[in-house]
Amino acid sequence: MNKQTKVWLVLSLALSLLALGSACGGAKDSGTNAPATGGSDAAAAPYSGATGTIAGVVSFEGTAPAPKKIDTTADAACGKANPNLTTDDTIVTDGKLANVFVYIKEGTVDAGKKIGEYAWSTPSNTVQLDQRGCHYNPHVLGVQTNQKISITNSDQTQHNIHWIPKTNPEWNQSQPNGAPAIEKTFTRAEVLIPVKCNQHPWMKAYIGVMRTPFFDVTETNGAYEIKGVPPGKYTVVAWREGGTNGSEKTMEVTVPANGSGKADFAFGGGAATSSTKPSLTMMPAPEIPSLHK
Ligand SMILES: [Cu+2]
Repeated sequence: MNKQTKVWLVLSLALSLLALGSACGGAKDSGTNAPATGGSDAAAAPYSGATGTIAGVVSFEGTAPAPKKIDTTADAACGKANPNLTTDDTIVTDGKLANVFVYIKEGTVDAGKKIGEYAWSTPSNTVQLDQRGCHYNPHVLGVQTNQKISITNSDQTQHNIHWIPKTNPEWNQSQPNGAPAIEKTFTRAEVLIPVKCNQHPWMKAYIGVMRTPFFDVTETNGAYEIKGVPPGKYTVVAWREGGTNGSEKTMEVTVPANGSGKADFAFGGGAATSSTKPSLTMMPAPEIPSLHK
């Protein structure tokens, strides 16, 4: 290693430390770097006024990969419950893509405030996440921060729910057949949190946690609808699983009062998806001692 290289190494290490320090400081109180999360809960007022919708259809271009059969010999109960268990990462029906998480990432309400600057109350209904036929059902789901998620096991075997968030706490728990439902919440917005099962490696789900109610998941017909949106201009993101962090498409949408903004998206194999950027870009972990300890 020559002298110049050494100098550069020292310089870049110093810069990394600085960046890390400011990143830690900045993120401390906001609780999130996730979409539509700006604003302070304490001071925020709820939105009141006319609303519209954002709706559209998500297509899959080109030939969809055929679902692959899953080998369930490791757990006879899974094969018995679901003899034709197949992968559920790409569900395409007549060219339309299911399980795409569509949400308002950011934007400005016509009244002038950012959408994240309003208070959005936590829904009182509980979102269900069932384990049935050794799949998670639904495969992709959305909740608001602090909204209850009820996790159930409808199978004659044991599951172990294990989610791997980046900003919320990691968690895993076994749930034998017949065990009561497990109730959980997320306190921080995070799109999207991968969920796996420690018993069955093919089981995957994704949970989008939002501070706002502005999200939906496409049905098998590819359709979604985001209701109750204040009139304004928004960045709408469609997220789909795949690869390390999934991929996303972005569109600017104008929502009129009492009207609907349309946002259709298309994903596809090969070139169509290579232009999308990962939505959950990980910073490379610097090999330096933690500043927090
Ligand atoms: Cu399982």
